[in-house]
Amino acid sequence: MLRIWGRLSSINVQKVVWCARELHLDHERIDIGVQRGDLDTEAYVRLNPNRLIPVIEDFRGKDISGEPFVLWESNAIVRYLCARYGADSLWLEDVEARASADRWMDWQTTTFSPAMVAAFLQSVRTAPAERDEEAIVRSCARTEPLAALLDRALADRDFICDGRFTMADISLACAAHRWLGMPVQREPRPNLERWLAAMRARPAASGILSLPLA
Ligand SMILES: N[C@@H](CCC(=O)N[C@@H](CS)C(=O)NCC(=O)O)C(=O)O
Repeated sequence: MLRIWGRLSSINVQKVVWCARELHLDHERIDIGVQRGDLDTEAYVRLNPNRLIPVIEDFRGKDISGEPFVLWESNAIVRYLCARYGADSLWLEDVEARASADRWMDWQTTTFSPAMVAAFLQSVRTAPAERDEEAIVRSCARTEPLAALLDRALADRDFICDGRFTMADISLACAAHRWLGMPVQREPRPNLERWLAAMRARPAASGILSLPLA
């Protein structure tokens, strides 16, 4: 059994839950987040000293002391689940294919998501009267070229790499769902939108990539 800690409105929790569903893993999710002070308890800080979500406890995996395996960092969790449970499905044995997927996952977490975070926080999480409209404009200006890059990369394909659904599609689609769902002005990105619609149609993504941003 796999326990996933975190509220489902977090894109990083979304990645992990979607991946667990793609792999048909028996799992439960504990609905916690910073707002209720859940992440500051001693028990939670033991699981993730960063006081962030998601974290997994894998009761089938064991650490060196024989305890359930605990892991934080969403993309590391997705990679772990694919490596441990996706040998015949999501895991990429081919080194080049895996490096390509890793590259897109790293790009999502270090480049694409950081560019859009200010626009997200201001347009979704800040009351209209308190919004910093300039911060939204600056953040969108940083994100547009990245969305254009992703749109070009998806122009001639149904998946981002290896000609099939991979862990990179999971990380990228959760970020793209956020970008394309924000109430901000955006350039049209037909390839990105077509690909995201296909990701949303996957049974394992149901109830995740349809969630309103919060
Ligand atoms: N790099 C980390 C980032 C984790 C992170 O920033 N999580 C946010 C949610 S997306 C969080 O825990 N925020 C506290 C909260 O809003 O409840 C990962 O990918 O797991």
